[in-house]
Amino acid sequence: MFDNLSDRLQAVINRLTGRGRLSEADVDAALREVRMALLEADVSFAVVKDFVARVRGRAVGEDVMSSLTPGQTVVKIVRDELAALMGGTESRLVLSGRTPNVIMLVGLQGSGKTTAAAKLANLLRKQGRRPELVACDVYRPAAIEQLETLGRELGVPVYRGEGANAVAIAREGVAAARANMRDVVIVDTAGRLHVDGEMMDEAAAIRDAVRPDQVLMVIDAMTGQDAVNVAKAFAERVDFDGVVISKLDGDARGGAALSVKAVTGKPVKFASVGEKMDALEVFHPDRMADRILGMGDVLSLIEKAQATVEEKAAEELEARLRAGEFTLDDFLAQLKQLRKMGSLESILGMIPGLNRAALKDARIDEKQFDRIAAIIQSMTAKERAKPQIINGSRRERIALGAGVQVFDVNQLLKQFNDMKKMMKQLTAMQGKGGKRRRFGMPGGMPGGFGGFR
Ligand SMILES: Nc1nc2c(ncn2[C@@H]2O[C@H](COP(=O)(O)OP(=O)(O)O)[C@@H](O)[C@H]2O)c(=O)[nH]1
Ligand SMILES: [Mg+2]
Repeated sequence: MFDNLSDRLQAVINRLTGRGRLSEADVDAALREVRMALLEADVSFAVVKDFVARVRGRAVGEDVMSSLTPGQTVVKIVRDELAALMGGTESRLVLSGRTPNVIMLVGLQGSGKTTAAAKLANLLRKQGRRPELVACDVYRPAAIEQLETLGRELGVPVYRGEGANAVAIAREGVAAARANMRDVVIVDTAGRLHVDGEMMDEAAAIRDAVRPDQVLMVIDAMTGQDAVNVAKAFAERVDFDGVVISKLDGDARGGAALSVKAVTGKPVKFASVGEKMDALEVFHPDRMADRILGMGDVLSLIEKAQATVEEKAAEELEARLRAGEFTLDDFLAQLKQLRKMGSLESILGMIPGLNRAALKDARIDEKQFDRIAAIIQSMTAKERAKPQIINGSRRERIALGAGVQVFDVNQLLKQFNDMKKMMKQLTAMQGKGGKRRRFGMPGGMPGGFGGFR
């Protein structure tokens, strides 16, 4: 996610925090790089200009030069302003007390509406709601089938009307939901390849017919500023309440996510980060800023883990971590869990203090998963529980059993120790109290936020 932008901003951060004193020229040079990084990420020129001016203004106002940690102070300002740019705090779905609630999705063809509709149904259902999907993309039969397939997969009913009147189908869909005791209706609409008047008129007509609690515009993160311009056109013509930004898992440069709020005034409410049905996240601007700056996103990681791991197992693990009793068995279980959660890389990206450069070195490919599993499974129960007893001859035996080199066994044990160390630091910091989210960087990492509270 936003690899290039992250790399560049993190390079700026490392330079800033790597020195004790900063001159005004240093700050200016850093801001020039921030500006370039944002422009290259396809953030609109006006937004970038405004952003840099704000950061500069605060850097001067807060008297960065005379602060004890000038680099960190500038980094904190950049971080706060990045979060503010994306809306500051999360913007929730606002649903009224009526039944059923109605949510309508609009956007260009291919932006990810149908997928997002199904994912949203899935998310709401996990929150105890009884969603129904309504297929209003009457122009492409395949689109209706797509929604039906997703609905079947999730066990969420899909209303498909007869005929080609999207407005009528939407209205009937809501009536059907009421009759079937569904309490939230998600209306999937048709898009076109480009902004056109007819599409927006239809969206407006559906909106007027079903009076949604929320209209969400889906925009494709991969299309950068173009997506933001489309959103602007929709905001003027159809109006909407918030944005679902899709395909953030790809190599999107970040421009759309960073500028859409500033340009349209509409907050991003959800981020879609994959094709799987659970790949829809509530969008947290502050966490996203942390993620972009390589400060990790522990809270999202924990939430993701909690959604996957059973609560009890997670609690047990946490207790073991705190007690420093993390074993290779736990390590293996964690790896399996991680694999279930999604790509390892996206998970690693959320761990604070793992900067991207380190991430590249530490990148574990999926095949390596199997190798790691094989190695651990070749160990005796005692060895798994107490890896420190694994001496040279044990290493040879394990390597033989797993069909790998001794080198691989050594590497795994080192990884395990590193992970154990990192987890210890994390849990220690968590234990210190203060805000849950404000972890510092693990020891020795530049750019730590530990001093800001
Ligand atoms: N990688 C990825 N693909 C997505 C995401 N959301 C949608 N897609 C894919 O994008 C394509 C278009 O999505 P669809 O929901 O049909 O778009 P619609 O035309 O707006 O309804 C499909 O192939 C989806 O699987 C996402 O968050 N990540
Ligand atoms: Mg569709």
